[in-house]
Amino acid sequence: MTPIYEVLKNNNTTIKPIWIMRQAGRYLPEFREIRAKNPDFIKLCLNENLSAEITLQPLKRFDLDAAIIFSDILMLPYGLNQKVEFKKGIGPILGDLNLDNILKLDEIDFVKKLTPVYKLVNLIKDNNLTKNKNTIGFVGAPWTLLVYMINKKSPKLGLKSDFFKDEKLINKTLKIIEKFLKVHIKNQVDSGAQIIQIFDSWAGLLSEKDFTNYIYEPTINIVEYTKSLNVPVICFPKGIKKFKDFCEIVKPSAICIDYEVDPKEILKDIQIPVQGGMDPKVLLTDQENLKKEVKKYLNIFKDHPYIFNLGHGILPETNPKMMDYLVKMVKDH
Ligand code: 1CP
Repeated sequence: MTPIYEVLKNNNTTIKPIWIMRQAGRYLPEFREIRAKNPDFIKLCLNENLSAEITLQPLKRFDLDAAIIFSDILMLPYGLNQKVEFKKGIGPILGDLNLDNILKLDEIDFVKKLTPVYKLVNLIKDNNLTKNKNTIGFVGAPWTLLVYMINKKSPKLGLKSDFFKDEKLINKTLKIIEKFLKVHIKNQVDSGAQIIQIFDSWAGLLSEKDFTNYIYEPTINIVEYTKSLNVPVICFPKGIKKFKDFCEIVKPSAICIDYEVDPKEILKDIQIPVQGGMDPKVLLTDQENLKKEVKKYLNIFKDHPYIFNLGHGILPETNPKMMDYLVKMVKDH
């Protein structure tokens, strides 16, 4: 069994596998080279050969235990015919959400539009570089996708003031997201994804009174569906404080924690396997400090099923040498 499956399925505490969020990305010069020649990000994601090459770039350099497919959570609104563009220095910009058109969309057309993503999964699963490693597929959580689809841009400066104005639109959109997330997950799994991670990057924007409607209920449905396919599902509800409640209610196979979470509190509260936590900024410091921080996480979780990862994506300014040092240190532990 692969090291990550040992942790997720057997609760193995003796091995500490490692993969890194955004392990394929801008901190690697070989990624930047491909990216410079492909200014249209969506088109790049829909080129399965280039996306496969990018997915495998970090595995050629580092002894990671998983490949996460090179794609984006915003491929879902793209598949629903909402315009999605990535503007340099700004981030994603989405077009108007036309609910009437989306309601008419059938599954076959959605799958057709995203077929290159599924071909990519297949290429990764069958590549020699992923032997005895896992291929991870992913989706955005319903709430985070709703945020992008209604806000139409990154909410990093806050949600638009009238975001919650049209309750009917919000509820209908959530239902559509849920339906097509299942289709997207099923197709990734059928193409060879062995684990699904659900990114809820903007969970922290909500107050706790809204968790039931926007986080728990829609996420439970996606988690149960993924488990019914016999595939472990890792949830990353970034920015929430109540991880114990989240795990008890949503019941993912593992929980990924962000860098603001106290790992000792998590250890006290949570029985399921844990992933991640270390602040990506640590990789911008020096080897001594990195060593200290890595040891902290490995020590805290020494008797707990744990997958090493960061508390958010690796930063573009990271020196690949620090990543190399990190992976070797976790492997030698
Ligand atoms: O060159 C570039 O500018 C592209 C940067 C980039 C990359 C490398 C984007 C644009 N997406 C990706 C790939 C990506 N996105 C992966 C690849 C697999 C990996 O190696 O991990 C994954 C898992 C994602 C998921 C994703 N996309 C999330 C969830 C994780 C997170 O970072 O919180 C989110 C929020 C997005 C939206 C998105 N896509 C890209 C950007 C810059 C953003 C964030 C914009 C914002 O701040 O709102």
